[in-house]
Amino acid sequence: MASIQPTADIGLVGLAVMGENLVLNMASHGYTVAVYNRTTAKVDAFLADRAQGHPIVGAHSVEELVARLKRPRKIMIMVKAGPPVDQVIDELVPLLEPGDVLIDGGNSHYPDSTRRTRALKEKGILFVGAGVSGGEEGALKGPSIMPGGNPDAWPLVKPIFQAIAAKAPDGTPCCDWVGPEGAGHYVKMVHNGIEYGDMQLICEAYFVMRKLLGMEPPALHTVFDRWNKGPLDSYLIEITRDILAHKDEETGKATVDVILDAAGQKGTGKWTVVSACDLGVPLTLITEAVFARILSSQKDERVAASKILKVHPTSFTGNRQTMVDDIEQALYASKIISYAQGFALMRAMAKDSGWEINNGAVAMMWRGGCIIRSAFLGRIKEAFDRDPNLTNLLIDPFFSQEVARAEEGWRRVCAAAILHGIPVPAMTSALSYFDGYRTADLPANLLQAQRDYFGAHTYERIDKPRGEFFHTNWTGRGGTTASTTYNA
Ligand code: NBP
Repeated sequence: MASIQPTADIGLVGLAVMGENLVLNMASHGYTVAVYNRTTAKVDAFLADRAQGHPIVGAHSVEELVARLKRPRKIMIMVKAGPPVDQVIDELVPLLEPGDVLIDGGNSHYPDSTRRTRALKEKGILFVGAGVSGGEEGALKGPSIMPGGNPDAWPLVKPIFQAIAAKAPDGTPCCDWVGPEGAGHYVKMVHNGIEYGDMQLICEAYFVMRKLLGMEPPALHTVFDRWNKGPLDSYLIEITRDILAHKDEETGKATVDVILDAAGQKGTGKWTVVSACDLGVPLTLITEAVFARILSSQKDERVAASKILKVHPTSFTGNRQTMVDDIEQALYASKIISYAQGFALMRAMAKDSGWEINNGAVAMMWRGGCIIRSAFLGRIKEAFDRDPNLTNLLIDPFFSQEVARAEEGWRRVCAAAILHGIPVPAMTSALSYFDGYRTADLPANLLQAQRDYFGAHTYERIDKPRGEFFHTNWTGRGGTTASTTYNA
């Protein structure tokens, strides 16, 4: 290794779709990148093909990779999340020095990033767990990057990250320091959860138009094209528009009509829901979106059930254009609920972990480059600028007005879908959350009575200070001993 000159600004391990494109992005911004992949034939193939003419140097071992890096060394790992990340870290660490930086840019689960930050800190290595969103194209042209971990690493990676990140319309890089330990991957996880919610809502809007109004893909393409010019303007509406215009080469049918209705998932939505349950945050919309994917995947069971539990078709008699406009409102209002819940989750996590996640900065990071990028996120940023401690987006003056404006149409869509037997779990659960959140007196008084009746779980009284607990001997047969009071 003695003859190798340390010329590279950064190293990257893992030349799959994300790694290759991130390397090309870094190189196009003038950084010299050293690359390594476990299957070294991929290094050679990359150097011979897409890396040609760029400041990219190959390495055929981790030792060679490390030798090619300027100090303090910075190495980004873009391999499959889970044990492969630990395996790569274990191979690299003996070759590094205190002050060197290891960045995991994959979709790692945030507790793993917390564990890695702490373990590597003991060795003097600065670990960064960075969420990267935007898929293949984002990685190449500018992703949204959400870094967290050891804060001492941030000044060292900031110039590269902010150079390669997408830029919001005002030029701000869609990358900023999120917080310590697993904060970066936590925010990326919530981003993915919100992505699940946005996608499900779009699918429900599409489904109501198809099932209730009998609209075909070309007409739906026109509707989505119009929606993309209004408050729903976003990457996901844009690609839906384009998907609806796409024709299958084999059959000549709309491609969407030849795709099986069984959704896949890789786990980040589920992790978001589990975290919401752990933190006691009602994240109803994303939860419904995760379960909607699971239900869709039970295709054979649904086909069998459809023959027994028959739908009684009724025709729609209302004004079709008004219903399309209402569906736009239902989608918009439900989306506001989903983001209100997602940001409330990040706020709860920040409080629980002491991470101090800046919700306004997160909205800005999602403004460009990532899958959920939209004009709407600019409005969210403004809401957190108005009040950095906003507990829920719904009580922000702009969003409360927007929901009020959309409410009637939203209710009409949910009612029509329910009447006609069209499943819209995300839209209806969003409406139930909205109605629950703005109701001062829920029926949980009765629920507490039930709990106290069968399990002596106690209750608080409306005429006594909060925190004082009472038990009633409901039947006259029970004793006066109450159960311990705690919330799981
Ligand atoms: P993959 O997730 O498909 O991973 C393939 C890479 O991991 C290859 O370079 C492979 O090396 C390497 N690898 C594996 Br698998 N096991 C390894 C091990 N034990 N040691 C060393 N290397 C190992 O690649 P990707 O789709 O580019 O995604 C990379 C990361 O970015 C993932 O965490 C993914 O979730 C995340 N991500 C992906 C996207 C996307 O759109 N694809 C978007 C955002 C984030 P090999 O060539 O030797 O098998």
